[in-house]
Amino acid sequence: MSSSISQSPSRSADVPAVLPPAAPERKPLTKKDLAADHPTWCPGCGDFSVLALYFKLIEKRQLRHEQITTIAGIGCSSRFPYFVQAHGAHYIHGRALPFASGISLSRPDLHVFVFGGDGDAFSIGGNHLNHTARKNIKMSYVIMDNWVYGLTKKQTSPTSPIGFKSKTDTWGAVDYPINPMKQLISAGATFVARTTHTNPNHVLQMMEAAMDHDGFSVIECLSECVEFYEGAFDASNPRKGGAFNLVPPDHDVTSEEAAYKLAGEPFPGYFGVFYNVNRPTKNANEAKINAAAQEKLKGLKPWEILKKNFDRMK
Ligand SMILES: Cc1ncc(C[n+]2csc(CCOP(=O)(O)OP(=O)(O)O)c2C)c(N)n1
Ligand code: SF4
Ligand SMILES: [Mg+2]
Repeated sequence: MSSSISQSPSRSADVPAVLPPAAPERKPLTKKDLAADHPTWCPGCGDFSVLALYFKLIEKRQLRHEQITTIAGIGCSSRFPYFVQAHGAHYIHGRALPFASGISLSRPDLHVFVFGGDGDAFSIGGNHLNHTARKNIKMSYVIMDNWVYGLTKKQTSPTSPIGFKSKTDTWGAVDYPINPMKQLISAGATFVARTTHTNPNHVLQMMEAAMDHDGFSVIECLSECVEFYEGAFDASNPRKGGAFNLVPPDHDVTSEEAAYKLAGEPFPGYFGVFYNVNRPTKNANEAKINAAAQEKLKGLKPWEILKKNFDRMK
């Protein structure tokens, strides 16, 4: 599996290759420092394992509070930042990405992590997802896909399969579900991976690879809703008689066509990095424009810059 990660392209020259060093007097965080409120998820919910692995990632990579932020929209999965003792925000339903984009563009010293559900990502937030992907704004986004709206107690989500009986489709869902991998690839995301909460090592591996990607990195993490869609992912869980197939080692992660083909495999499909390419980030592009503008206006006072702008508009 690691072969598809090792094919990662190198970072663009304008962005720091690693996070800026943390203040030396601050110790790396431990799980104990990071665990906030007791998670209010149902016992057995897949979201617990994603949270535990986020703590592990922070611990393993020796990240400090001043280097990271944790953002989410609304949903069971989006309660995530409540349970992390760190800077972050539980924002508006479907609007986590624009909020996170603002942070990413204005604070290049932070690594921005976003967590949320399939409804938050592909329904109400679908438009933002497409635009954040094409703009290649630097952040890591984990979509905790449970094929249902959990928080609002079982409505059909854009990833629910045809025939799924819910409060909005009492006779079974009739609408063709979206394919998260295909949608993310075609939207322009530069890192697209797939994992499942039942394989903790793999989740951590994907989170690390996403974090190291210079651009918009997205992971679809299957995360079972034991309350409203029990057994949804059994076919991907070897402990339940299913199959966990890794992305084949000869898969070319830089080929959109190959990634798309992999995404078309029927469930349970493949797990690992589907697509990983290097394209300038909006962060780098804007930083260049800002630097050029600052150079041009060097020595001017703020009011003089304002006046110049107003004069130009006359
Ligand atoms: C603007 C707005 N519309 C609708 C809702 C109601 N609502 C809250 S969470 C949610 C769906 C969440 O589903 P998902 O993102 O899949 O998260 P899950 O609970 O399954 O983890 C909806 C429709 C809301 N809070 N705000
Ligand atoms: S309703 Fe489903 S998604 Fe929400 S906490 Fe319970 S098991 Fe998890
Ligand atoms: Mg959901």
